[in-house]
Amino acid sequence: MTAHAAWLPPAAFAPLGAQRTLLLADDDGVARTVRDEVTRAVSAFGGTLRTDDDAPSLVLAELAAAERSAPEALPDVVAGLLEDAVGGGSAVPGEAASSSGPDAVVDAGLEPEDFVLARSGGVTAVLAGGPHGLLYGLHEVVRRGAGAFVGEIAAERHSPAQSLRMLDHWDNLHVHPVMGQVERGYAGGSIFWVDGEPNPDRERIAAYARLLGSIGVNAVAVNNVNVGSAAVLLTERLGDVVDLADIFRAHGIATYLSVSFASPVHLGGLDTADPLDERVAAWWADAASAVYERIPDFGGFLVKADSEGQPGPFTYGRDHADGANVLARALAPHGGTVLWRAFVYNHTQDWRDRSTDRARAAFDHFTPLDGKFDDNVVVQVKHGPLDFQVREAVSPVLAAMPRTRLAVELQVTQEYTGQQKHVCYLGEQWSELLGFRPWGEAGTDLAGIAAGHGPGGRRGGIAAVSNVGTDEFWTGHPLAQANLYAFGRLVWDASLDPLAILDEWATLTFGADDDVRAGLREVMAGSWLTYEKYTAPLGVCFMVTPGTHYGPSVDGYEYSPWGTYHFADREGIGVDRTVATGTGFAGQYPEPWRSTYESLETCPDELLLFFHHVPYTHVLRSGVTVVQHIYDTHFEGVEEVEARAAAWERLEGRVPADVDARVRALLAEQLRSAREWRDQVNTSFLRRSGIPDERGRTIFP
Ligand code: GCW
Repeated sequence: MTAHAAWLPPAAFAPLGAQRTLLLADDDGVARTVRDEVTRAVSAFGGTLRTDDDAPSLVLAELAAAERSAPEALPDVVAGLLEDAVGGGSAVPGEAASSSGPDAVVDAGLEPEDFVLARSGGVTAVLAGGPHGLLYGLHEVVRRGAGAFVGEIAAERHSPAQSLRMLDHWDNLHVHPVMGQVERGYAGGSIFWVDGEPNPDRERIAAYARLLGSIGVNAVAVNNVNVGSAAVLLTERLGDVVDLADIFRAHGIATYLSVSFASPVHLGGLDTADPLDERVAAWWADAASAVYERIPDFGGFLVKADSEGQPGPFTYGRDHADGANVLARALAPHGGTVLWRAFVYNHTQDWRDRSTDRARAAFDHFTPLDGKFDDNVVVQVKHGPLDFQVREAVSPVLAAMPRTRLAVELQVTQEYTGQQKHVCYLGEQWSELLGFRPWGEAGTDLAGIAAGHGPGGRRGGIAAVSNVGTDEFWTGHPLAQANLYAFGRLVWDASLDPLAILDEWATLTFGADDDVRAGLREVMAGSWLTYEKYTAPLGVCFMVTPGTHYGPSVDGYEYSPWGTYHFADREGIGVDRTVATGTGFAGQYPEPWRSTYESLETCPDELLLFFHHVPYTHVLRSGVTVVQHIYDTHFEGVEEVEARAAAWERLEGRVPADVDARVRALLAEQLRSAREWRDQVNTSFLRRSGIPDERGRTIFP
């Protein structure tokens, strides 16, 4: 295996590895993974590891005695499970039981994924509610570096905001003639399959699982939602899934499978997949039982149905609750979950038909079903009503189904954000999205809805499409590793500052070097907004090359069946989605956003063309006209890429040569592509509008 270490290079473990650690945990499962991490660290950096899984309370009593008689004999780090650690007096040596110490925090009860971190009297302690929490606690210590071993740390309780923190792989078993092996993958082949067979490089998969476990991801769907020939993973190729589950389990990750709704027909030989047909229900129940026999902790199914040609319940005149529930009932006896995607729309639309608006589709299909989904169904909703655009409105579905468990779906793979050729740090986009408050300031935000703090109190989670492949840097663009890292961290806690996450990633990956950290901020912070500047303006979406979705094509989707248009003519541009005169999409939001988006006066500039069709001379809230904004942002966008590329060059010699070479080559492509975007978009709007750039810059009339 030649893969890059990403954010877990040996050096990241140096501070921990120099300590004397006492680990109170079993030697199996996820706890074993923790033990292996610490063992590796201490053998590389001169520390010691003492483990004790027999009688932790005795060990703690012994420690308490040592604390009195020979404090120098105390370990530097004590990490263990709450169940093992309590009962021996103070849970944390060096810390007398007090109302504010870890004991008090722990008294509140720790869930299996929770941990408490504290430092007192020269001892750093991690107490976890279960092995998963211990793993997350270990990595919190690693992230803090030397800071975890100095001074005092008042007991902090850490628990994930989301219970489901998932990555979806769009991996195919075989190379698809159009989509390649990983659909919308920009980092080589699948790390799970090679030529239709399991990848013999199991170490590579384990390294990936380790990276995910370190950032708290706890669920992975291993195959593409466009299931195709991979449907057999549910039956004759179940062994592949068993093997993957074995690898992921050790890192606290449950394995899920994307299944085809038509499986009862294609795999089961039935003449129907009608979800209300008893034979179909029995087939799914048997299939699920067979999976659980071999994978007792299997997560469940992910389903794309009646979407872009995938089979679904509509074929049988059934709705999506019927469809999801038949699978849910098959999984329920085993504790499994169905993730049912809300990405349902008409992709064979007629562009002449102005009444159909793709943005409305998920809401129109799903909100009437609120309350009809079984308890083990989570409806997974893309963050926007269209398709992972660099800028689009937030999906109103997320605010409209209080009686349904909802998961937000993000896209770590950069399909519409530069395809891992462009630097585009998405942590900032996700932070903004997850912080969006559909009911205004007083209501909860998207992260809160997913976490079960919405009006109905139902918990879903957050999922995203993975960006890794067989590429030596995992993600094609080495800096795209930061997106995977930021996903895990934000899904654990969406209130984290995305730029602090960027710094954290930079420090782990490249070492604690202030100049590198500052340089990476110059290259990456705000790069999402730079990307927005040189691509489609003001929330208009989809000016990409059809099919590949890379590079500009102003009218590429204008007369297409996919339903993504901008309606630009010589007077103006934008999609009228108002209730008053447009498609009515704005009416799918609760107040205050319904009115905010409906009105030209209050609609935020960045979404103006998502909600309104306006003349090029319309003056934005920023004070410039729409057409001048298009010119300005496209020139600025390219200048910003130039500045970012220059900032990267200043890091020469401070980052590993192989990373440098790859990033430089990609920055050259980003610059070429950004100029192409600038010139095509500017020229297109100059030609249409006939309005020159106020500043007379080069456009090609
Ligand atoms: O973003 C679009 C992609 C498709 C993808 C689809 C989806 C897996 O272009 O390639 O299919 O979304 O999310 O299902």
